[in-house]
Amino acid sequence: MPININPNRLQESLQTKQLGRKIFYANSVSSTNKWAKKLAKLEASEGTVVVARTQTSGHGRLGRKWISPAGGLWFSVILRPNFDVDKVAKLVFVASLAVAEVLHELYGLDVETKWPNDVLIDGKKVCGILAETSTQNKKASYVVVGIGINANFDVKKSLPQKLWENTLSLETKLGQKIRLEELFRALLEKLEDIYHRFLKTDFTLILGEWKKHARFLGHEVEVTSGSGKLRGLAVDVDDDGSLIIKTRDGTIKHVLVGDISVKQ
Ligand code: BT5
Repeated sequence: MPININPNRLQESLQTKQLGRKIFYANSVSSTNKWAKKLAKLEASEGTVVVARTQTSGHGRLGRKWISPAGGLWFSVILRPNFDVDKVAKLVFVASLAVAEVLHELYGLDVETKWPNDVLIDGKKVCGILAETSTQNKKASYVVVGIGINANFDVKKSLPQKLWENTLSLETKLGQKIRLEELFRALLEKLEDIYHRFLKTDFTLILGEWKKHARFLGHEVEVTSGSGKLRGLAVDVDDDGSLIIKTRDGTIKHVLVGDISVKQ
């Protein structure tokens, strides 16, 4: 089974207008997001994609490490949406919805979205998303959306032990390797589709679809953010992407940046 990506072969069958019309592939890079930001500064066009077999210093939010062994799908897409910078966070929902739908459609998996940027299977993280931007006069001059999917590797062989409990790979879940190129193609097509809908329609509709996968809603959660920890009921996600929490004393709080863990 072809488990590697051949960008030329991929482009022959790719059904997109922009996403992936230019693909840069590398065996190993520090971070596809870092590479994509460099290309964006050099005026790379919207839809340019970079993908790597491994990343030596893949990163998540707040400079956290993203471990990226061979067998994973590590890629970044350059977008030029020409909107205000406060809308950038919404692209994370666009991307995680695309990942959730594709994993369900291709492999029949029961997929969950978790605020703000995770995709889970069996409550474990299978994908992380990172949107980074550069601003000019409050406008995003480009956005790099990085997507990392634990695909063809065994979690216990390829990731550090501290991640085993909360992490899953498609290989571990399905008991076999998947066709990486097929997954990549489906993701680019789905991402373009939802991104174009996002530009044309109301974000509420897309967020509504995302929420259908968001099993943490209606549950007690602990939120960790820059201002400390907060516990309460995850009531909703607002149209600006912030999490709405109702604390025990009934106060409603909006959290824009943070991490959640679901409490039973
Ligand atoms: C994320 O950050 O989840 C965003 C990850 C984005 C990775 C992609 S890969 C392509 C592109 N290039 C990059 O350099 N980045 C993007 P965050 O929510 O901050 O979560 C980071 C945390 O996830 C870490 O602190 C670990 O606990 C955990 N983690 C690290 N590697 C992981 C992996 N492979 N699978 C699951 N969890 C992981």
